[in-house]
Amino acid sequence: MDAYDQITRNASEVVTEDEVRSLAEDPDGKRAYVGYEPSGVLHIGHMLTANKLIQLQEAGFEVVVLLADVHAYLNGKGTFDEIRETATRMQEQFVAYGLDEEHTEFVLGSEFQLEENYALDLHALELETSLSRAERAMAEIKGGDTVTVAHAVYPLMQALDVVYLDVDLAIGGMEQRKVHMLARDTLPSIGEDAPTCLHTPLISDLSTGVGKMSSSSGVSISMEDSEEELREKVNKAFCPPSRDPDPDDDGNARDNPVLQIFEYHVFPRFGEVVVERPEKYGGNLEYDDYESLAADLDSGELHPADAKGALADYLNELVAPGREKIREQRS
Ligand code: IYR
Repeated sequence: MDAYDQITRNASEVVTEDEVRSLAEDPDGKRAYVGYEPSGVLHIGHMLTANKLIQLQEAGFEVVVLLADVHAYLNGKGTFDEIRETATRMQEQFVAYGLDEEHTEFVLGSEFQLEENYALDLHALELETSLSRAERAMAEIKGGDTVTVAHAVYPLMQALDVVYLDVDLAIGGMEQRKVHMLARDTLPSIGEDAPTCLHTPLISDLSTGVGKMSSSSGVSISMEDSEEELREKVNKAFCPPSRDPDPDDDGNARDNPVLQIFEYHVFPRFGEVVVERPEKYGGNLEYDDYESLAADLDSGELHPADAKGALADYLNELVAPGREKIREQRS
C-alpha cells in the first residue's frame, strides 16, 4: 500500500485529495490531530478516529490528541473542573487502546486556548463569520436543545486549533465536516492556510443499521462493556446475510454495522481475521482482508452468527486493556 492509500484507508472523504497527496509525498514528521470533548468512557466512535491516528503514526506522522476541555464546556458538558478530571481519564484510556504516550502528544485545550493571542485571533474570526454559518456548522455537534452564543464560538475555536497546534492534517468523523469547511473558508481571512482534512465514516446504529451509532441513543459499544455485554450487543446487531447493495446510497438502505466494525475496527488493528467454526460446519475461515470476508457473507459461505461470534472476540480484545484501566480508575 503506498503512503496515500495508507493515509486515506477507510476515510469517507479527504479535503482536498491534492493536498493529501502532497502530504503523502513525505509524511515523516507531518502532524495530524483529532480533538475530543472529554467524556468519561471511550466509545466506538472515539476508537474509529484513534485507529486512523494509529495508521498515521505507522505512516510516519506525528500525532496530536487534543482533549478539548474548553469545547466540552462551551457545549454544556459540565463544570470546568468535572471536564478536566474526565480529560485525564480519557487520556489514560486512549493510551490503553494503543496510542502510546511516547508517540502521541496529548494537549489540553485550556493550555493554549485562554492565551491573549488566541483570544484576539478568535475575535478576528468572529468578525468574519455570520451567526447562521456558525450555527449550521454545529448542527451535528451541538449538545442540548438551545443554541447559545457559546455554540457560535465553538467552531471558530476549532478552526484556530489547527493553527495553534501547528498541524498539517485535521481528522474527524463526518459530523465534523461543516466545522472544517468553515475553518477552510475563514482561516485565510486572518492570513492562515486552509486546513487539510480527513473525515472518517459514521458507523450505523448497531441494532437497526439506520442512523449513526452514538453513545447518547441506541446501542453503542464502549470501553466499559464486559465480554458478556459485548457478546449480547453483537448478537442482537442487525446483520442481514448479505451486504448493503450500495453503501454510498444514504436513502433508505440499511447498512450492516457488523461488517462496518470488521472493516473499520478489526481489520485495521488485527490485519487478518479467523472465524472459528467446528469441523462439521466446514472448519475455520481465514481472511486477509475485509473484502473477502464481506464476499463470503454475501455468498452465504459465512453465516451471520459465525461472523458475530468472531466480531465479539475481536472487539473484546480491543476493549480489554481500556476496560482494565477504567476498573483501576474507579477503584
Ligand atoms: N468538535 C469535536 C471536538 C473538537 C475537535 C477538534 I479537531 C477541535 O480542534 C476542538 C474540538 C467533537 O465534536 O467532539
